[in-house]
Amino acid sequence: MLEALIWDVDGTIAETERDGHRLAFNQAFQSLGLHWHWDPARYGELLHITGGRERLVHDMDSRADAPADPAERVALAAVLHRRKNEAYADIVNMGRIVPRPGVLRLMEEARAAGLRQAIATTTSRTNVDALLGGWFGRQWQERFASVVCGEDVIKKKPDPEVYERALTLLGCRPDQAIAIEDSLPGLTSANRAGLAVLLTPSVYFPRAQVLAQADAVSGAGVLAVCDSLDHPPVVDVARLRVLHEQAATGRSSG
Ligand code: XBP
Ligand code: MG
Repeated sequence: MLEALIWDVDGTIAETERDGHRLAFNQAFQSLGLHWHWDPARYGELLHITGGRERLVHDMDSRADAPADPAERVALAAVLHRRKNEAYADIVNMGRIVPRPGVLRLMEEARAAGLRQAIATTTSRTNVDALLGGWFGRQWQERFASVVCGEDVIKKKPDPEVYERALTLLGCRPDQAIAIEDSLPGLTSANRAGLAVLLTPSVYFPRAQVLAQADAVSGAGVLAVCDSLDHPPVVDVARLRVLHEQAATGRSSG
């Protein structure tokens, strides 16, 4: 029986990387007088490093004008990351980040159908709070049985920890839930936690690329791939139940 949906945030529920985080990182660089700029192509490469602070430190490895001392790099990344999250919240509060098609509909349908829902994300809690608070109001957390963010885990995606934690808090086995993801690190994380994934690739993660690499990394575990949840055939609870049932049958006969 399908009992729960576990939602990723960045890229899955909105194009937050395109419309928010990249712009906010660049604002943070500017605010410190750094002549650093992440264009979309570079940001696409950097998204394979999950976690904004980790991404900043990684990028400094290839910059001649970054501090030489590793401790100073970490300190600079912390300052930049704080400023980035403030800039991100401003962008969100201006209403510039809208839900991807079908996200609010499926959340409502799942709620009406009695499915429990959780969040499993690598992003900071403040970012989730800004985004979902803007869409649903201050009490947004009541819609989710558990919310696991970047600060709650030791290892970020593609490590399975964030999904394992969400499952524990939900009190669910992996075969009782579906994860909804947009990216290769997210898909890998969910699959490693034993979860089947509905993949809805975001702009930075073209479907062919994700699927080609997913096969190598984690094998099966993709229930379906859709351009958006509203793209025909629409992803609704009835379809998710069918996909989940088919995966269960496949598991028991395989
Ligand atoms: C996305 C991430 C995050 C965001 C930026 O995670 O990897 O690092 O890019 O957010 P997910 P922070 O797809 O799991 O939501 O700067 O707060 O890390
Ligand atoms: Mg994502």
